[in-house]
Amino acid sequence: MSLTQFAIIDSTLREGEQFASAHFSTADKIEIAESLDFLGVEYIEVTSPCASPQSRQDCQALANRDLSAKLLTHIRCHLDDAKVALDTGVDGINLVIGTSAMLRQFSHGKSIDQIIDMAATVLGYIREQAPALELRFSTEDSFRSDRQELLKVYGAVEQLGIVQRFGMADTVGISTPLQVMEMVRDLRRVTQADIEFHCHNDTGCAIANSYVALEAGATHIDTTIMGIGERNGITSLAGLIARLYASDPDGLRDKYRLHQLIYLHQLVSRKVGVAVPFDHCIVGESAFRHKAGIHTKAVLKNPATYEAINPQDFACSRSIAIGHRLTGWHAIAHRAQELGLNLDEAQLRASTQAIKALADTQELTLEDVDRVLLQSVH
Ligand code: HCA
Ligand code: CU
Repeated sequence: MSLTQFAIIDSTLREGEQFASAHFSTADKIEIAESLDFLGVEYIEVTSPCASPQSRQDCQALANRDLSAKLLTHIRCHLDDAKVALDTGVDGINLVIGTSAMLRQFSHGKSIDQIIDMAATVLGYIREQAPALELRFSTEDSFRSDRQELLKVYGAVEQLGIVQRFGMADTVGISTPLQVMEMVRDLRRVTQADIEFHCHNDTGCAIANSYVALEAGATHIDTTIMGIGERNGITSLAGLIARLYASDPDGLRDKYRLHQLIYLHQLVSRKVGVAVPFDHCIVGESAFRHKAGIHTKAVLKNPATYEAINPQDFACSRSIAIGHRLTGWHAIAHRAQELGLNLDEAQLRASTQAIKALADTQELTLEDVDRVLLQSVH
């Protein structure tokens, strides 16, 4: 289990740049990287310097900044890409090549043996040029690759003895938690190196799959802010943090500046012009909203009754909706107290019934609720 010894590789500046409405300027990238760094993610992955001249300059600019997080760049398995990446001054290179039959046929056209040869050439070259650089080898579309062929590729790279980390990618978001568990265990039998997992969210399993990957022995998880990336993206940073926090709040409070999460989401949401989804873990506007009387009664006594996550740890606040037909008299009593009204139980119960009846006919604001309460005093 790596649940206490994992590292987050935030890829908002690589996978996230592949999101439809992401167009980050140099200043944007620096602001996002520094903000991620302040949160405390262990790694920041940026777009390949070969993507465009600006990408190259930005990669260098970020490498020159004094970040605590390690800076990684992401390249194809090409010697030319490797040469450019080596010149940028990054701390590590994340190299990837497709291994599924589909990608071999329609993307790069190479056989498994050719993939192994190319990987040996490119990885060998990088290691020769930069003995201290952190090097990762990953396969694209790992979950639709033939398992024996895939393990043959990983095994051959393991034999080279020059990468610190292997990656596996669910490029189309097709895997289930059990399949991820099996795949991590298969890879663990081939290598003792670190294992990184990258999961797309096409079927909504990205957070669960990433957590299972850690349970099965993976060490590094790729995330982006709001999960942005190709199509509907990958494991979201807040989602992974929520999942990990639910199991080990102290560990997460120690490892990251959790108060930064909300700011980071506002920042990226602004930059990509997309609102943070209402149901996003921790940072979505509904994350700490309580409504039904049964819930609010208990939450008012002890919030942990209906909250697995303490909003205060994330500088978020809870809210209790009381102006609706599902409301309860405990919540109404709490509001009366806030207003400084001294009502007995009978009055409170009567007010609650009046509020419910009114809510059946119209949507209520807090002022409407207050009006009913104030009237019941007279
Ligand atoms: C992509 C590549 C990738 C790479 C993941 C990795 C994927 O298709 O854009 O480097 O492990 O999802 O396969 O993001
Ligand atoms: Cu991806």
